[in-house]
Amino acid sequence: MTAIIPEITQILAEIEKSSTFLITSHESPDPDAVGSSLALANYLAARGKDVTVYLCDPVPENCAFLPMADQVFGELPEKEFDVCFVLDVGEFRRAGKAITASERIGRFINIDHHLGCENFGLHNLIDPRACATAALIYRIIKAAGHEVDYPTALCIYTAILSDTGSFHYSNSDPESFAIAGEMIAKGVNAWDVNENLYESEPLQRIALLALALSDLTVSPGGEYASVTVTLEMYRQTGSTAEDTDRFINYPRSIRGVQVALFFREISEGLFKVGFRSKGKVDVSAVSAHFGGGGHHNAAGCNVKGTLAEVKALVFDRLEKMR
Ligand SMILES: [Mn+2]
Repeated sequence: MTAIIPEITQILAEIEKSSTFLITSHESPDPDAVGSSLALANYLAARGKDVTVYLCDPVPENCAFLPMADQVFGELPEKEFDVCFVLDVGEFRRAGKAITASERIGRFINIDHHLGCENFGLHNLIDPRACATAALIYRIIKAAGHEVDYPTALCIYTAILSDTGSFHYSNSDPESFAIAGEMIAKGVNAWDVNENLYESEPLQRIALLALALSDLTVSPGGEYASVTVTLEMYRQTGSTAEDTDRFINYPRSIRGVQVALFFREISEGLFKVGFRSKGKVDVSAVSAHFGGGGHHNAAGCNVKGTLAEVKALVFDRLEKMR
């Protein structure tokens, strides 16, 4: 499980010989982006290294409890770095311009679990079978012969919990459970992490969810179901697009539903349509019809019109695809 592959040996050598480290991840960071960054930061800081964490977008509120989250920079400090770790990005450009265009970074190390991530680093540790980027950070620490301390364990556990959908997704492999088990043994409290991640919703988000669900629509055959958020709903509840994360899971969770849809008004007369398939229907084909993109199970596009028109167009297209 923690076989030492050449990339890990090279990364350990870089850690050994370098002194100033920058750690960054992707735009709109999720708990794996934040958790893997802070796990590595806590580990390197405990080894006496000079560590700076920079994220081009703010740390989400549900990750603010992680050790060193209060030390994350939102602007890249004017400083030279021997090494920059770029974690979980999928594509280099998602690290943001400040990183990709920086001339103050010596060497890039790319650590990721996204399939097809480019080899933009001097060293690239990419394992698409890893449940989370945080699992790769764990492997590096173990390969160095070190134990994971509590602050680092908290970050790793949180990242893995989130990227496996609380061990619901198919990437919940033996390694994910083994690492999680070890982190719990280090003192991580499963309920505390759950409470921070999932039981600390802002009130306006739940108020918005109530309105989104009030427009729940199910196709006559019960295979397609949607929820909706309009600009008026934001106004009524004081919420923003950031509050709509995972709303699409509600129509998806209905028995018999094959495709869940989320209609989100982005400007007057323009809707962003999100699709989630349970596997039978290739939703990228539906979104492509409207000029959008995506994958077999998750896709999106923009469609112009009133809500009624957009819903009719998209539901109609789904029926025709059978
Ligand atoms: Mn990830």
